[in-house]
Amino acid sequence: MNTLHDLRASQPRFQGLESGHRACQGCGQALAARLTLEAAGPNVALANATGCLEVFTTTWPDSAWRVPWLHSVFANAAAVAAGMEAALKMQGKDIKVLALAGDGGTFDIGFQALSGMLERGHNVLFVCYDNEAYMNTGVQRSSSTPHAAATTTSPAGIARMGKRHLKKDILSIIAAHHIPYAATASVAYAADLRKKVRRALQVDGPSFLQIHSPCPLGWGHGSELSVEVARLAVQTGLFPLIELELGALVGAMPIREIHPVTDYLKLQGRFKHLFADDARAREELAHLQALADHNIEVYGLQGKAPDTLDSEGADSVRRGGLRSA
Ligand SMILES: Cc1ncc(C[n+]2csc(CCOP(=O)(O)OP(=O)(O)O)c2C)c(N)n1
Ligand SMILES: [Mg+2]
Repeated sequence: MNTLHDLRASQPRFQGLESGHRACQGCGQALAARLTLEAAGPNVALANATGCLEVFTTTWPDSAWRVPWLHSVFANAAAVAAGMEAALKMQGKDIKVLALAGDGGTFDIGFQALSGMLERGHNVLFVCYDNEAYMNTGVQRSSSTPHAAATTTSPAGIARMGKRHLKKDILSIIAAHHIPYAATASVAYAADLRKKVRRALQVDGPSFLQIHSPCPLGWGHGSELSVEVARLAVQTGLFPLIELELGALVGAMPIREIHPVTDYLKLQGRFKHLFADDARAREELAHLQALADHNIEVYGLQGKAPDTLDSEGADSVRRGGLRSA
Protein backbone atom coordinates (compact mmCIF):
# COMPACT_ATOMS: atom_id res chain seq x y z
CA MET A 1 0.00 0.00 0.00
CA ASN A 2 1.42 3.36 -1.00
CA THR A 3 1.74 6.06 1.60
CA LEU A 4 -0.27 9.23 1.21
CA HIS A 5 2.97 11.03 0.36
CA ASP A 6 3.78 8.60 -2.47
CA LEU A 7 0.30 8.95 -3.83
CA ARG A 8 0.52 12.75 -3.76
CA ALA A 9 3.94 12.74 -5.40
CA SER A 10 2.73 10.43 -8.16
CA GLN A 11 -0.06 12.78 -9.21
CA PRO A 12 0.55 14.37 -12.57
CA ARG A 13 1.22 18.08 -12.65
CA PHE A 14 1.03 18.90 -16.34
CA GLN A 15 0.41 22.62 -16.74
CA GLY A 16 -1.92 22.84 -19.71
CA LEU A 17 -3.28 26.24 -18.68
CA GLU A 18 -0.50 28.75 -18.05
CA SER A 19 -0.58 31.53 -15.49
CA GLY A 20 -0.68 35.13 -16.68
CA HIS A 21 -4.17 34.90 -18.18
CA ARG A 22 -6.78 37.54 -17.40
CA ALA A 23 -9.15 35.80 -14.99
CA CYS A 24 -10.32 37.73 -11.93
CA GLN A 25 -8.56 37.02 -8.64
CA GLY A 26 -10.01 33.94 -7.02
CA CYS A 27 -11.71 32.74 -10.22
CA GLY A 28 -13.03 29.24 -9.58
CA GLN A 29 -13.18 28.47 -13.28
CA ALA A 30 -9.47 29.17 -13.79
CA LEU A 31 -8.63 26.82 -10.93
CA ALA A 32 -11.02 24.17 -12.24
CA ALA A 33 -9.56 24.35 -15.74
CA ARG A 34 -6.00 24.15 -14.42
CA LEU A 35 -6.86 21.07 -12.35
CA THR A 36 -8.67 19.50 -15.31
CA LEU A 37 -5.62 19.91 -17.53
CA GLU A 38 -3.23 18.72 -14.82
CA ALA A 39 -5.12 15.44 -14.72
CA ALA A 40 -5.79 15.16 -18.45
CA GLY A 41 -2.16 15.65 -19.49
CA PRO A 42 -0.83 16.92 -22.81
CA ASN A 43 -2.45 14.38 -25.14
CA VAL A 44 -5.72 16.28 -25.51
CA ALA A 45 -7.44 18.77 -27.81
CA LEU A 46 -10.02 21.24 -26.52
CA ALA A 47 -13.19 22.81 -27.86
CA ASN A 48 -14.15 25.82 -25.74
CA ALA A 49 -17.54 27.53 -25.81
CA THR A 50 -17.79 31.29 -25.54
CA GLY A 51 -17.82 32.39 -21.92
CA CYS A 52 -15.39 33.66 -19.30
CA LEU A 53 -12.90 30.80 -19.71
CA GLU A 54 -12.56 31.38 -23.43
CA VAL A 55 -12.33 35.16 -23.03
CA PHE A 56 -9.77 35.35 -20.23
CA THR A 57 -7.44 32.71 -21.68
CA THR A 58 -7.25 33.91 -25.27
CA THR A 59 -7.20 37.66 -25.46
CA TRP A 60 -5.60 38.44 -28.81
CA PRO A 61 -2.72 37.94 -29.51
CA ASP A 62 -2.05 35.73 -26.47
CA SER A 63 -3.13 32.25 -25.44
CA ALA A 64 -2.70 30.63 -22.04
CA TRP A 65 -3.25 27.12 -23.44
CA ARG A 66 -0.42 24.66 -23.97
CA VAL A 67 -2.59 22.17 -25.85
CA PRO A 68 -4.52 22.45 -29.14
CA TRP A 69 -7.56 24.62 -28.44
CA LEU A 70 -10.45 25.58 -30.65
CA HIS A 71 -13.00 28.27 -29.92
CA SER A 72 -16.61 27.33 -30.63
CA VAL A 73 -19.62 29.62 -30.39
CA PHE A 74 -21.74 29.80 -27.24
CA ALA A 75 -24.06 27.00 -28.30
CA ASN A 76 -21.97 24.36 -29.98
CA ALA A 77 -18.88 23.26 -28.02
CA ALA A 78 -20.19 19.68 -27.96
CA ALA A 79 -20.81 19.62 -31.73
CA VAL A 80 -17.35 21.02 -32.45
CA ALA A 81 -15.78 18.50 -30.07
CA ALA A 82 -17.72 15.69 -31.75
CA GLY A 83 -16.34 16.77 -35.14
CA MET A 84 -12.81 16.96 -33.77
CA GLU A 85 -13.13 13.49 -32.28
CA ALA A 86 -14.44 12.01 -35.54
CA ALA A 87 -11.63 13.63 -37.55
CA LEU A 88 -8.91 12.46 -35.18
CA LYS A 89 -10.35 8.95 -35.28
CA MET A 90 -10.24 8.96 -39.08
CA GLN A 91 -6.60 10.03 -38.89
CA GLY A 92 -5.87 7.18 -36.49
CA LYS A 93 -4.73 9.59 -33.77
CA ASP A 94 -5.22 8.64 -30.15
CA ILE A 95 -5.93 12.13 -28.80
CA LYS A 96 -8.72 12.65 -26.31
CA VAL A 97 -11.09 15.53 -27.01
CA LEU A 98 -12.54 17.68 -24.25
CA ALA A 99 -15.38 20.17 -24.65
CA LEU A 100 -15.27 23.04 -22.14
CA ALA A 101 -18.27 25.25 -21.41
CA GLY A 102 -19.85 27.36 -18.70
CA ASP A 103 -23.24 26.59 -17.22
CA GLY A 104 -24.93 28.77 -19.84
CA GLY A 105 -23.12 26.89 -22.59
CA THR A 106 -24.18 23.59 -20.99
CA PHE A 107 -27.54 23.84 -19.21
CA ASP A 108 -29.10 26.36 -21.60
CA ILE A 109 -27.94 27.29 -25.08
CA GLY A 110 -25.42 24.44 -25.44
CA PHE A 111 -27.77 21.73 -24.29
CA GLN A 112 -29.06 20.54 -27.65
CA ALA A 113 -25.56 20.01 -29.05
CA LEU A 114 -24.51 18.33 -25.79
CA SER A 115 -27.45 15.93 -25.81
CA GLY A 116 -26.75 15.00 -29.45
CA MET A 117 -23.07 14.39 -28.79
CA LEU A 118 -23.90 12.12 -25.85
CA GLU A 119 -26.58 10.26 -27.77
CA ARG A 120 -24.27 9.62 -30.74
CA GLY A 121 -21.68 8.16 -28.36
CA HIS A 122 -18.71 10.34 -29.21
CA ASN A 123 -15.56 9.69 -27.24
CA VAL A 124 -15.55 13.17 -25.71
CA LEU A 125 -15.30 14.44 -22.14
CA PHE A 126 -17.65 17.42 -21.70
CA VAL A 127 -16.60 19.63 -18.77
CA CYS A 128 -19.06 22.19 -17.47
CA TYR A 129 -17.55 24.98 -15.35
CA ASP A 130 -20.57 25.77 -13.25
CA ASN A 131 -20.44 29.29 -11.81
CA GLU A 132 -24.24 29.42 -11.77
CA ALA A 133 -24.87 32.41 -14.07
CA TYR A 134 -23.83 34.08 -17.33
CA MET A 135 -20.81 35.77 -15.79
CA ASN A 136 -19.01 36.87 -18.94
CA THR A 137 -21.83 39.17 -20.00
CA GLY A 138 -22.59 40.63 -16.57
CA VAL A 139 -24.09 38.06 -14.18
CA GLN A 140 -27.41 37.18 -15.82
CA ARG A 141 -29.32 34.23 -14.37
CA SER A 142 -29.05 30.85 -16.09
CA SER A 143 -31.03 27.68 -15.46
CA SER A 144 -28.13 26.69 -13.20
CA THR A 145 -28.55 29.73 -10.93
CA PRO A 146 -29.74 28.49 -7.53
CA HIS A 147 -33.17 29.32 -6.22
CA ALA A 148 -33.29 32.72 -4.42
CA ALA A 149 -29.90 33.91 -5.72
CA ALA A 150 -29.84 37.52 -6.90
CA THR A 151 -28.44 38.19 -10.37
CA THR A 152 -28.82 41.22 -12.62
CA THR A 153 -31.84 39.59 -14.29
CA SER A 154 -33.26 38.03 -11.11
CA PRO A 155 -32.77 40.87 -8.64
CA ALA A 156 -33.89 40.78 -5.04
CA GLY A 157 -36.38 43.45 -4.01
CA ILE A 158 -39.98 44.09 -3.14
CA ALA A 159 -41.40 41.93 -5.94
CA ARG A 160 -39.25 38.84 -5.41
CA MET A 161 -36.42 37.23 -3.47
CA GLY A 162 -33.93 36.67 -6.28
CA LYS A 163 -34.41 33.80 -8.73
CA ARG A 164 -37.86 32.25 -8.44
CA HIS A 165 -37.01 28.95 -10.11
CA LEU A 166 -34.93 25.97 -9.04
CA LYS A 167 -31.41 25.17 -10.22
CA LYS A 168 -31.78 22.66 -13.04
CA ASP A 169 -30.72 19.14 -12.06
CA ILE A 170 -28.46 18.73 -15.07
CA LEU A 171 -26.85 15.51 -13.89
CA SER A 172 -30.18 13.69 -13.85
CA ILE A 173 -30.77 14.79 -17.43
CA ILE A 174 -27.28 13.64 -18.40
CA ALA A 175 -27.97 10.36 -16.59
CA ALA A 176 -30.93 9.77 -18.86
CA HIS A 177 -28.46 9.45 -21.76
CA HIS A 178 -26.96 6.38 -20.02
CA ILE A 179 -23.40 7.42 -20.83
CA PRO A 180 -20.50 5.44 -19.33
CA TYR A 181 -19.48 8.07 -16.78
CA ALA A 182 -20.81 11.34 -15.34
CA ALA A 183 -19.87 13.12 -12.13
CA THR A 184 -19.93 16.33 -10.14
CA ALA A 185 -16.75 17.81 -8.70
CA SER A 186 -15.64 20.90 -6.81
CA VAL A 187 -12.56 23.10 -6.86
CA ALA A 188 -12.44 22.61 -3.07
CA TYR A 189 -11.63 18.92 -3.55
CA ALA A 190 -8.74 18.97 -5.99
CA ALA A 191 -7.63 15.35 -5.76
CA ASP A 192 -11.19 14.13 -6.16
CA LEU A 193 -11.61 16.41 -9.19
CA ARG A 194 -8.40 15.15 -10.83
CA LYS A 195 -9.37 11.57 -10.16
CA LYS A 196 -12.74 12.12 -11.84
CA VAL A 197 -11.10 13.66 -14.90
CA ARG A 198 -8.80 10.64 -15.23
CA ARG A 199 -11.72 8.25 -14.78
CA ALA A 200 -13.75 10.13 -17.39
CA LEU A 201 -10.87 9.96 -19.87
CA GLN A 202 -10.47 6.23 -19.34
CA VAL A 203 -13.95 5.29 -20.42
CA ASP A 204 -14.73 4.53 -24.02
CA GLY A 205 -17.51 6.86 -25.07
CA PRO A 206 -18.94 10.13 -23.79
CA SER A 207 -18.37 11.38 -20.27
CA PHE A 208 -19.54 14.46 -18.39
CA LEU A 209 -18.15 16.44 -15.48
CA GLN A 210 -19.91 19.33 -13.72
CA ILE A 211 -17.41 21.36 -11.67
CA HIS A 212 -18.75 23.79 -9.08
CA SER A 213 -16.67 26.93 -9.65
CA PRO A 214 -17.22 29.99 -7.45
CA CYS A 215 -17.19 33.44 -9.06
CA PRO A 216 -16.20 36.14 -6.52
CA LEU A 217 -17.64 38.89 -8.74
CA GLY A 218 -20.99 37.25 -9.45
CA TRP A 219 -21.47 35.56 -6.09
CA GLY A 220 -20.32 38.57 -4.09
CA HIS A 221 -17.61 37.10 -1.88
CA GLY A 222 -13.98 37.93 -1.27
CA SER A 223 -11.61 36.44 -3.84
CA GLU A 224 -9.70 34.73 -1.02
CA LEU A 225 -12.86 32.80 -0.06
CA SER A 226 -13.47 30.88 -3.30
CA VAL A 227 -12.26 27.51 -2.05
CA GLU A 228 -13.97 27.98 1.32
CA VAL A 229 -17.27 28.84 -0.39
CA ALA A 230 -16.95 25.83 -2.72
CA ARG A 231 -16.21 23.55 0.23
CA LEU A 232 -19.27 24.79 2.12
CA ALA A 233 -21.47 24.14 -0.90
CA VAL A 234 -20.47 20.49 -0.56
CA GLN A 235 -20.54 20.35 3.25
CA THR A 236 -24.06 21.77 3.43
CA GLY A 237 -25.38 19.23 0.93
CA LEU A 238 -26.30 21.92 -1.59
CA PHE A 239 -23.74 20.63 -4.12
CA PRO A 240 -23.36 16.87 -3.64
CA LEU A 241 -20.26 15.20 -5.11
CA ILE A 242 -21.55 12.13 -6.91
CA GLU A 243 -20.57 9.70 -9.66
CA LEU A 244 -22.79 7.89 -12.13
CA GLU A 245 -22.05 4.97 -14.43
CA LEU A 246 -24.52 4.22 -17.21
CA GLY A 247 -26.93 6.54 -15.45
CA ALA A 248 -26.78 4.76 -12.09
CA LEU A 249 -25.36 6.25 -8.91
CA VAL A 250 -22.09 4.53 -8.00
CA GLY A 251 -20.48 7.00 -5.61
CA ALA A 252 -21.22 9.90 -3.28
CA MET A 253 -18.74 11.71 -1.06
CA PRO A 254 -19.95 11.50 2.53
CA ILE A 255 -19.99 14.66 4.62
CA ARG A 256 -18.41 14.18 8.02
CA GLU A 257 -19.70 17.41 9.53
CA ILE A 258 -22.83 18.72 7.91
CA HIS A 259 -23.12 22.51 8.00
CA PRO A 260 -26.40 24.46 7.93
CA VAL A 261 -26.97 26.13 4.55
CA THR A 262 -26.68 29.55 6.22
CA ASP A 263 -22.91 28.91 6.69
CA TYR A 264 -22.62 28.82 2.89
CA LEU A 265 -25.18 31.50 2.02
CA LYS A 266 -24.05 34.18 4.46
CA LEU A 267 -20.63 34.48 2.79
CA GLN A 268 -22.19 35.60 -0.51
CA GLY A 269 -23.72 38.91 -1.52
CA ARG A 270 -26.09 37.17 -3.94
CA PHE A 271 -27.94 35.74 -0.92
CA LYS A 272 -27.70 38.86 1.29
CA HIS A 273 -31.46 39.54 1.11
CA LEU A 274 -32.12 36.17 2.78
CA PHE A 275 -30.67 37.50 6.02
CA ALA A 276 -33.09 40.42 6.33
CA ASP A 277 -35.46 40.25 9.28
CA ASP A 278 -38.55 39.33 7.31
CA ALA A 279 -40.86 36.36 6.91
CA ARG A 280 -40.22 35.92 3.17
CA ALA A 281 -36.47 35.65 3.81
CA ARG A 282 -36.98 33.06 6.54
CA GLU A 283 -39.24 31.08 4.25
CA GLU A 284 -36.63 31.07 1.47
CA LEU A 285 -33.90 30.01 3.89
CA ALA A 286 -36.07 27.13 5.06
CA HIS A 287 -36.67 26.20 1.44
CA LEU A 288 -32.94 26.09 0.67
CA GLN A 289 -32.28 24.06 3.83
CA ALA A 290 -34.96 21.60 2.69
CA LEU A 291 -33.22 21.26 -0.69
CA ALA A 292 -29.93 20.45 1.05
CA ASP A 293 -31.64 17.98 3.41
CA HIS A 294 -33.22 16.32 0.40
CA ASN A 295 -29.80 15.85 -1.26
CA ILE A 296 -28.34 14.45 1.95
CA GLU A 297 -31.17 11.96 2.15
CA VAL A 298 -31.33 10.96 -1.51
CA TYR A 299 -27.58 10.53 -1.97
CA GLY A 300 -26.88 9.17 1.52
CA LEU A 301 -24.35 11.93 2.21
CA GLN A 302 -24.29 11.71 5.99
CA GLY A 303 -21.20 9.65 6.77
CA LYS A 304 -18.30 9.27 9.08
CA ALA A 305 -15.63 9.03 6.39
CA PRO A 306 -13.49 12.15 6.17
CA ASP A 307 -14.58 14.50 3.42
CA THR A 308 -11.52 16.70 3.72
CA LEU A 309 -8.77 14.21 2.83
CA ASP A 310 -7.41 15.92 -0.22
CA SER A 311 -5.47 13.04 -1.68
CA GLU A 312 -5.91 9.94 -3.75
CA GLY A 313 -5.92 8.08 -0.44
CA ALA A 314 -9.28 9.57 0.27
CA ASP A 315 -10.79 7.61 -2.55
CA SER A 316 -10.34 4.24 -0.91
CA VAL A 317 -11.82 5.62 2.31
CA ARG A 318 -14.63 7.17 0.37
CA ARG A 319 -15.39 4.07 -1.62
CA GLY A 320 -16.08 2.28 1.64
CA GLY A 321 -19.09 4.47 2.20
CA LEU A 322 -20.52 4.29 -1.27
CA ARG A 323 -24.09 3.59 -2.00
CA SER A 324 -24.93 1.63 -5.12
CA ALA A 325 -28.04 2.37 -7.03
C1 LIG B 1 -25.90 33.12 -29.44
C2 LIG B 1 -25.22 33.98 -28.42
N1 LIG B 1 -25.97 34.62 -27.50
C3 LIG B 1 -25.39 35.36 -26.57
C4 LIG B 1 -24.02 35.52 -26.56
C5 LIG B 1 -23.38 36.40 -25.54
N2 LIG B 1 -22.70 35.64 -24.51
C6 LIG B 1 -21.38 35.35 -24.57
S1 LIG B 1 -20.84 34.49 -23.25
C7 LIG B 1 -22.38 34.50 -22.56
C8 LIG B 1 -22.65 33.92 -21.21
C9 LIG B 1 -21.79 32.75 -20.88
O1 LIG B 1 -22.26 32.16 -19.71
P1 LIG B 1 -21.69 30.78 -19.24
O2 LIG B 1 -21.79 29.78 -20.31
O3 LIG B 1 -22.33 30.42 -17.94
O4 LIG B 1 -20.13 31.08 -19.04
P2 LIG B 1 -19.44 32.08 -17.97
O5 LIG B 1 -19.19 33.37 -18.68
O6 LIG B 1 -20.32 32.20 -16.80
O7 LIG B 1 -18.16 31.40 -17.65
C10 LIG B 1 -23.30 35.17 -23.37
C11 LIG B 1 -24.71 35.39 -23.03
C12 LIG B 1 -23.27 34.83 -27.53
N3 LIG B 1 -21.93 34.90 -27.56
N4 LIG B 1 -23.89 34.08 -28.45
MG1 LIG C 1 -21.57 30.68 -16.03
